[in-house]
Amino acid sequence: MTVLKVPVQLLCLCFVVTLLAPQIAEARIRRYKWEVKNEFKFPDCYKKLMITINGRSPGPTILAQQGDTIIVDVKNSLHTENIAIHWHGIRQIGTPWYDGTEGVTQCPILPGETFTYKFVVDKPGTFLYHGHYGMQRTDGLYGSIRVSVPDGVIEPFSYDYDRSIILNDWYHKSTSELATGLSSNPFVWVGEPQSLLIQGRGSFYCSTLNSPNLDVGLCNTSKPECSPYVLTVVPGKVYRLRISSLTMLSAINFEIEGHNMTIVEADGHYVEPFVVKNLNIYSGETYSVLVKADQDPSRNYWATTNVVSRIPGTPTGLAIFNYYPNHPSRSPPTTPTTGPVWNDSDYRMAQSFAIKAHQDYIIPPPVRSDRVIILLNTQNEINGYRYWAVNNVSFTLPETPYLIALKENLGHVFDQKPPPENYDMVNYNIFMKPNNSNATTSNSIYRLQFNSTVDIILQNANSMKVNDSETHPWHLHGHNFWVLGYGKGKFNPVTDTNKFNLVDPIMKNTVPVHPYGWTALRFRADNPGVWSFHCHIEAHMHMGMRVVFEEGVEKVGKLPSSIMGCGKTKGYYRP
Ligand SMILES: *[C@@H]1O[C@H](CO)[C@@H](O)[C@H](O)[C@H]1NC(C)=O
Ligand SMILES: *[C@@H]1O[C@H](CO)[C@@H](O)[C@H](O)[C@H]1NC(C)=O
Ligand SMILES: *[C@@H]1O[C@H](CO)[C@@H](O)[C@H](O)[C@H]1NC(C)=O
Ligand SMILES: *[C@@H]1O[C@H](CO)[C@@H](O)[C@H](O)[C@H]1NC(C)=O
Ligand SMILES: *[C@@H]1O[C@H](CO)[C@@H](O)[C@H](O)[C@H]1NC(C)=O
Ligand SMILES: *[C@@H]1O[C@H](CO)[C@@H](O)[C@H](O)[C@H]1NC(C)=O
Ligand SMILES: *[C@@H]1O[C@H](CO)[C@@H](O)[C@H](O)[C@H]1NC(C)=O
Ligand SMILES: *[C@@H]1O[C@H](CO)[C@@H](O)[C@H](O)[C@H]1NC(C)=O
Ligand SMILES: [Cu+2]
Repeated sequence: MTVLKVPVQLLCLCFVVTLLAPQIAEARIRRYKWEVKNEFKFPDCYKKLMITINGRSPGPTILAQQGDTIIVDVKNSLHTENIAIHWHGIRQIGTPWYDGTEGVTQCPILPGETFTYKFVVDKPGTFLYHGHYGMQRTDGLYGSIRVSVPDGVIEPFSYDYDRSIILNDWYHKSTSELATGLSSNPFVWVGEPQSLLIQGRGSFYCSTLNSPNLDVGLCNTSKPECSPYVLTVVPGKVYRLRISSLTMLSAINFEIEGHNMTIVEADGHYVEPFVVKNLNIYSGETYSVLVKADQDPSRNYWATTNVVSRIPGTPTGLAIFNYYPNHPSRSPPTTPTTGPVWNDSDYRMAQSFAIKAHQDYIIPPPVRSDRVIILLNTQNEINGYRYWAVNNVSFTLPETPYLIALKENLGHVFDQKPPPENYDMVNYNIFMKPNNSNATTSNSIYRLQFNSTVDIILQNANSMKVNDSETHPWHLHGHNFWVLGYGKGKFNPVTDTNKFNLVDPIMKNTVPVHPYGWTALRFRADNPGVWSFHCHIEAHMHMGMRVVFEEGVEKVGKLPSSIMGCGKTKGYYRP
């Protein structure tokens, strides 16, 4: 990586920097060169065909300061697959074409090509990057972005050390195989993950394979790369742990044995601090927690991840919380923590409720909205194929990315009939297995009036299994939204709207809708572009659990030709 010092006036987008952070005297350009490759690795001791960046998964951490410009040259060295990389939590103000969402904001990066992303990190906090082509994130294409506050700016908490930890779940089958199963008739579900990874490391019990023909080269517990992640701490010091989740499927509970943690940041926003014994975290979320190394320093402790919200079919994920100078690999003398009961959704909903904006950093939401869109989350079957849908519509991508089609007036390359804003709230029974007869697939999108205030109500329902409703973490590109409320059962537009938190709601980019519950969000459609809003569970998004919002596309600047080359832009020049 190279760091160049450039006066802020010379940067494009400097108006963003100066408007939002007038205290910054200068911003830097941080340039990265990445090569994306297929490699065999053993992250949980089991051999897997992975996607790495510069030989690593998680990939290199992007370390920056508020206002910096990040430039990443991404070379696609995969043999047969396209890629795209999304910068999760970065709003891409002024650069909607670098959001990295294949089919929405760009054409895919073809094998052999190099694509350059360039954007400003305009807010401090904990963010992520990951593949956004098909389900490639699940093969290991992801990493952390850590944006620090400008020099001289003090955060509302203090700590001695700062660490980033990505939590994940892990499948031994390749993403192509998993995706093919989901798109087949009969449907082949991905099943529960084989292991849980902490910062890219897990431990699959090779002995459970128990096959007389087992190739010992396939599962090898002696591989150093699958020894547990070790977090070494100095007694008495306070650690800021930036915990994020990029699971394919699972909701995770993270716990450090014998140590409480104080939640201080969520998705780049300061939280009114509160203490928890363990943290529930959903795919796409990031948190900072403070942990003090204040327990008996003569031993090590377990840090664990456990599956919640689905009947766990995956062993506990293990890392070692290592008190210096104990040996880092010395196993704690205790049994690893097993987390809360998997189906205690009241416990998880209570933690969601407790996350409020820090009292000194409240950004008040607009007091009313211009438009309310209610999104019923259901599972559906169409011609024998299994989908997820919102308001009976399962999302499919058009051949020409929306941003290009709309900005360049390429005609009706997607369904122009807007998707439904609501469902039959009077008659639909969210507690029953749905009848599904009217579900469709479509690539239609919601067009929002620029700068209007939009409320989204996520309404959960029963899946296609009797007495089953899943947790869905919804992630919005290009914005932060206010989380106005959570509830159980069916959202009531009169009584529940009156209970919205307009005082100190947290702002986030990813939020769960709990089983048989609802979640209410508000955002301002003030970022010209075309933005995905989707369930962050890879399998669900693949099965259609996504919508797209367009706002102010006429205000978008000139598109770089590098994002073109597919659909109606086949043959356009690509540098
Ligand atoms: C297992 O991994 C260890 C450490 O990398 C290596 O020395 C050994 O040869 C491997 N065993 C097999 C059968 O591949
Ligand atoms: C954790 O917090 C709980 C509740 O505030 C408290 O009872 C407990 O003593 C704390 N444990 C530690 C190890 O600080
Ligand atoms: C959780 O599931 C168990 C069975 O696995 C069941 O006995 C229990 O009643 C469930 N608890 C809740 C809160 O649903
Ligand atoms: C979706 O279909 C179900 C029945 O298949 C129907 O009850 C419901 O009203 C439909 N919803 C929308 C938004 O069309
Ligand atoms: C499905 O149809 C049956 C019979 O028409 C009805 O009783 C039931 O309420 C419907 N289920 C849902 C979820 O609407
Ligand atoms: C499906 O849609 C058709 C046409 O809109 C309607 O007549 C029918 O009642 C719907 N079916 C269900 C189960 O809602
Ligand atoms: C957007 O709306 C807000 C609040 O109504 C207003 O202050 C702001 O000037 C508007 N911005 C633009 C670009 O129209
Ligand atoms: C579903 O839940 C209801 C209410 O808790 C219960 O009466 C019913 O027996 C359950 N059905 C099945 C198939 O588990
Ligand atoms: Cu989902």
